[in-house]
Amino acid sequence: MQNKKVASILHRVADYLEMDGVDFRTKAYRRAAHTIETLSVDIENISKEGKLEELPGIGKHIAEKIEEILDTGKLQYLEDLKDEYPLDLDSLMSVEGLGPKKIKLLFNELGIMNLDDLEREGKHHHIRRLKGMGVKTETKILQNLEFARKSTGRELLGKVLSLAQEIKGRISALEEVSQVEIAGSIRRRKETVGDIDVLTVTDHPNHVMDFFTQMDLVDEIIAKGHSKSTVRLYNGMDADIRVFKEEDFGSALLYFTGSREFNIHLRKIAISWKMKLNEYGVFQGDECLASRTEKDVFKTLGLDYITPELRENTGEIEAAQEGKLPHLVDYNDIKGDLHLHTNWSDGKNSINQMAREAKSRGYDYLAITDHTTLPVARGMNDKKLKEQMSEIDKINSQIDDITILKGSEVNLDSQGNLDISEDVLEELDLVIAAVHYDFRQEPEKMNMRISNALENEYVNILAHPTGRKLKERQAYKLDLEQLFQKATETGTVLEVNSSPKRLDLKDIHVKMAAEHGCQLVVNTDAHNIHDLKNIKLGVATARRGWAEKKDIINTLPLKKLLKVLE
Ligand code: DGT
Ligand code: CA
Ligand code: CA
Repeated sequence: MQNKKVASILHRVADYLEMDGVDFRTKAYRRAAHTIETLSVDIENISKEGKLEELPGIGKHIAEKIEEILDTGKLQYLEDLKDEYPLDLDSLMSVEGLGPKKIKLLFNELGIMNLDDLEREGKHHHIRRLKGMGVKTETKILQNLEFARKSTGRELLGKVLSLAQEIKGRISALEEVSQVEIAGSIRRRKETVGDIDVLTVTDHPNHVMDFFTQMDLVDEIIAKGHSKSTVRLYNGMDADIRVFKEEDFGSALLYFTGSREFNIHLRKIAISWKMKLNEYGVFQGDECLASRTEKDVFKTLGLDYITPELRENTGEIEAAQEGKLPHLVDYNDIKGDLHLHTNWSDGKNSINQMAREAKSRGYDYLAITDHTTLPVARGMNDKKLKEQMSEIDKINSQIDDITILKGSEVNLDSQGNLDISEDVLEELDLVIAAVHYDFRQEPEKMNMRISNALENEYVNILAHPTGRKLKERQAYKLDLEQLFQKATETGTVLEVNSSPKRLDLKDIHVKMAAEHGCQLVVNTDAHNIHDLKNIKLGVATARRGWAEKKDIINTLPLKKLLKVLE
């Protein structure tokens, strides 16, 4: 399936077009890209049937472009745009506050093509002189650049996971392949990913290498050998493939899943027992004691099986030695999603559509929590919320086997007051509090603001508690110890937001919060029906933070959940 690749090329065209300002063309490319990335069928099949133009937002012009991508693997129009603006758009766009328009200005006026140029011109104070920039903007750009640097070269797990699974699927469909797994940081479900690591077992390595390096997802072959090959994919990400023998697959999988620190600790344990551990097995002298499965290797080293999400050497090895590993929340323990947006605010789908999607996932409940008066998100006021509550009553009476709860994601002003009146809050099943503006307060102020919200008797959940956005924005300055303390005192539930860019609380904060005794909820913050599947990213984050089922309120059946929300 090339849907993701086609969508990413169309998005990139839109980025370039946006340099000259947003117009109908930019919007058309964005819309087409969006249609394709959320399509559940293969775009290639639709193209073969000549039905591209039947898709929403795809006209004759863009249909031709899509056919060209499917035929040739690239788009000449995009190549021409790249020639016109020979700059590293990816890294420049990753700096918060820099969009296509500013990037064009910086390129035209100062010749800035990449982050190094940007830093140099910023430090020489050349940026502040440009029209619409100023000292404040220049300072902010320099600060955000630092942050963007750290995250370049890594991609969001939520963006890479399905691509990795696609590659795994294609390889496992080959007759000569008996095993294939994705290893590395993706298997550990780390929030960002450096590259894709594929491990296989096959008797015909050369066939598999040919197949791997010739996939239509590949832009460039970096290295091709008999036991290992590396390619660069269309999105700039590298993928490795390695071939092993059936009897070594367990130790290879263990080794290439990492993390590095985890591996080092395991090797030390092996050495302390006068053994040797590498990707081919655990050895005593020349004798191989275990290598076929990961379980065998763990057992030989005196350890309980450690799930990949925990393999970061943060105490899990000691726990496995003592038989004290946590009973992690499972991916199918989640009984409902408690943070969802609809077309009543800035979501794409109706309440009914969201409810049916949740039902098809097997959930017992969901909560509709549209934004309040936040200007950018077409928010709700008291009156609209009341209307929505009646609408939910109506839909609840028409749908079986799932319950729609009435909620709201209420904004906190800079003091932590809510922007909905108490008698309306009273009627809701749950209230989520969230910071959506004034991010840059001093820590004392921010803590006070959030404390006020947690102390509010109507607030059940604090959404995305630290406000970070991966590759985009740092967390608020906030004393987390104080926050976790206050959350336990007030019984406010802290969210693990599953949105690929947020994953907030993040893994280590989940662990801290749970150690403080905080209650957690894993939500998607979905803005359309497709976002509901992001729940697996939130559960992965909770698991990486050692969270158990008992720590997470939306693993509870409805009746018990309502008790918690009382
Ligand atoms: P990434 O790709 O940066 O997101 O992170 P990983 O963990 O996937 O790292 P990667 O792709 O460089 O290597 C995959 C795994 O292979 C890594 O987690 C541990 C193992 N590994 C690779 N090289 C070494 C090494 O030199 N020493 C040890 N102990 N392990 C290694
Ligand atoms: Ca990797
Ligand atoms: Ca690698």
